Amino acid sequence: MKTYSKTEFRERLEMKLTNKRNTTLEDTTDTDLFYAICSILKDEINQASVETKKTNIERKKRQINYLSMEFLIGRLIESNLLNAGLLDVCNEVLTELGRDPKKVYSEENDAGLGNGGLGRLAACFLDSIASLGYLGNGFGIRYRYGLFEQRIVNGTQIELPDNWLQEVYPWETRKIDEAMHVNFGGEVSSEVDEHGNFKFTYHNQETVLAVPYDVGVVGYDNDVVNQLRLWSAELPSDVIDYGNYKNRLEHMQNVERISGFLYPDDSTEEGRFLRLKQQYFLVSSTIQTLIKQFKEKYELPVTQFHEYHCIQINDTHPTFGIPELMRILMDEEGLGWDEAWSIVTKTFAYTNHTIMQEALEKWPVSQVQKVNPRIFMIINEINERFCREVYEKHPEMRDKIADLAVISNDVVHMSKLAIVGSFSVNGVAALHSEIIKDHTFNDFYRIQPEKFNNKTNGITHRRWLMTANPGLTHLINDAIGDAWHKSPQELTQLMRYYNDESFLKKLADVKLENKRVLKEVIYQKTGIEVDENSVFDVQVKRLHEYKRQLLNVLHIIYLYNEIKRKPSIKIQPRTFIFGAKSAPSYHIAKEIIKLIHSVAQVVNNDADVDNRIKVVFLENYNVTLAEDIMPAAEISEQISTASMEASGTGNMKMMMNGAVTLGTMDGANVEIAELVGKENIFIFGLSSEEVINYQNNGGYQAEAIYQTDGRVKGAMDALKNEQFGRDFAFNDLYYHVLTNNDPYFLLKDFNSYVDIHLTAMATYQDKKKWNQMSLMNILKSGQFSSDRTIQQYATDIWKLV
Ligand code: GL9
Repeated sequence: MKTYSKTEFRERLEMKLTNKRNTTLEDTTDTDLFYAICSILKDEINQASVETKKTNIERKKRQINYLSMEFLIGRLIESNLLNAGLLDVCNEVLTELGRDPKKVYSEENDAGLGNGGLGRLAACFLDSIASLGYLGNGFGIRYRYGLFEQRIVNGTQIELPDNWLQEVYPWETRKIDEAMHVNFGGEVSSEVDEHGNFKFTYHNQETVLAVPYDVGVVGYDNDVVNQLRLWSAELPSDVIDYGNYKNRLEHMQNVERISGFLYPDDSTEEGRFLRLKQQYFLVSSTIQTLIKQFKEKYELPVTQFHEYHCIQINDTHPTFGIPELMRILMDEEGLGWDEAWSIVTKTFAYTNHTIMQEALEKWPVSQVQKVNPRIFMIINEINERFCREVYEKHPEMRDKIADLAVISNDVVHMSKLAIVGSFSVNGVAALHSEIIKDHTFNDFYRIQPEKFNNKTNGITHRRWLMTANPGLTHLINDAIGDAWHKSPQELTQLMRYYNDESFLKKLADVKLENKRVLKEVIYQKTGIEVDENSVFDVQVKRLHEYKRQLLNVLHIIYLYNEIKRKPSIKIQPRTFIFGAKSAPSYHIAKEIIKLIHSVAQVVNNDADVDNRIKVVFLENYNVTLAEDIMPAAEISEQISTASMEASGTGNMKMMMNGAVTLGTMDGANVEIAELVGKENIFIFGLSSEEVINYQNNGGYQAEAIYQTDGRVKGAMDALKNEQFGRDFAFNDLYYHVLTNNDPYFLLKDFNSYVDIHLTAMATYQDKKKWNQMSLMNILKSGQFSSDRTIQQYATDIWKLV
């Protein structure tokens, strides 16, 4: 891509302001500047994209297609500027013009097309695929409304529509000429043709137009631009038999609803018909496109499709891609079942992201039939053939066939369909991948062990370090140069500074400065004044019982009660920072948000506390807010019940920014602990094995702990006395934990959690030691760059190298 001197960039900016925004540098607004910069960038991106596409076709490169119902991209301006090599010059020019670059960039709406980790992972992966120069495109849905905007009113979460497309989205290009028809519903009839083959004809189907919007994905300093293709649902213009105008308008609105909004559930499935339609909409439009492009551009027979294409499905949400590719290969391309199946099972690879039973998708047969009856027929056939094969080839598993079956009790089990139809099944952290093999999908592992593998998650260090934390980035560059930009494992070079007091001091200064920035954000958003010299203890992630925000709050209540008991007690001043959205219908999660606010209200305003503890809840946690929080974190709370958090990725973001993890041996925490060493992490609580053992034996005696342990009882009782609100406000939470025998092991892990906090705060008193711990976390974090993850996917699964 073109490099610009400051003068050139400024001239270009002036030109864009005049030509595109009808204004000048003298009286431009931040909005105008933002769009003018985007326009400069987009020229570069389009140019490089054309080149990338050309070389890909010439070289017939093997392509990875990442299918995901979620892409949590956040803002793109800084990331695109950085990757295009224009961030520094743009910052300098804006500053010279007397503008604040941050303010200009904040004109961009945060694209929240995802719920949490799973969607953000997809976005990080695209960045790494392009940055490593692989040919790989993302396919998702252009939701008209992304994840809801969270407002807190009197401690209660209110959901507002996220109108992210209100202004022009500068990064997308509508490609109406590449629109696809997706067919829903109707009936299927079959006849036998002259060669004795079945021919299927579809009747009365509803046709929806899938219109692609392409967003360029810019590789870092390598002139590669891949695409994220987001599909939007529209009424095809040739549908004319809808009677009167009013009916037609209604029909149009119904169709557009398919890409209307993102379902706001996290690790639970709503099981709504519209969601199922969304899933089929994504896979049908995508796979039709891939086949069409393959035939047109490569001029090869479809029987070679899998040699040039791999399809990674991000959780089970795009699993209908498997029967959809079967349908196209058989009904449209005329292949027989076995030939089609052999191609399909060399094309698909499935990533599992959770073992939570309620999150493993199950759809009633009747609904799948309604979405597309032909797709259901194919799933049925896949199931019958699979069960027969198990019966014949694995006699030892005959009594397990009911458990293995893709369809049982009139329900389609999406994870089973995904496993049967894929050549690779991976978990997202070492521990999680073992749990999948040993427990969740053990029956499948026993018959097809070769499919199972691990790919530990990662995060793009470009967004989460280089653009989010410029202070730290400069410090690192000055110390070890910039080789780590392209080879993040080079961060280990920082080991040279482990005993360098002056470097450690600078590291602490960077952290302090980032804490000041966050302090200001907190003040602007909440009016709460926090002390930048207190420890910033952060838990930001979706609100879920298994993530145990409640354990965090119970600990704060415990600390508060300790202070009340003895106001002169010596404690390290701390700011507990929360950010979390709850699924709108998740009652208990919403109660926990309320509790955090009530506790904050009491603790923050109690004279006895004397500002030693502050509790802050930042509303509307999203990617943009995370970019202010991660660099300022000192303690990274990763306290899920062991075995339940498949990986976590916030843990990696905070580690990379020098926070020390305080957490359980769960998900990727296990690998963080291994890398940094037990002395550079604070581990507490039950192991995953212990948790699973308890679960298999009916749980533990929660009531007994509550009755006998004073610390536990004290914290729990605060929920049902009037300490944090009148009218026994948190009765629900109290009884929920005790009457369900504490399924998330809050009380069981409580003491260990209290103690580890004491250890952490004692350690914090030794500044040098703490800074060394922080440095150790940063310098080992290259392992968690998504570049490493993608390198592994590319080599082991996608075979791009
Ligand atoms: C998740 C897991 O819960 C996380 O532990 C994991 O890090 C990510 C990415 O692999 O996937 N699975 C899942 O359904 N979600 C995850 O975050 N939920 C959301 O994305 C909301």
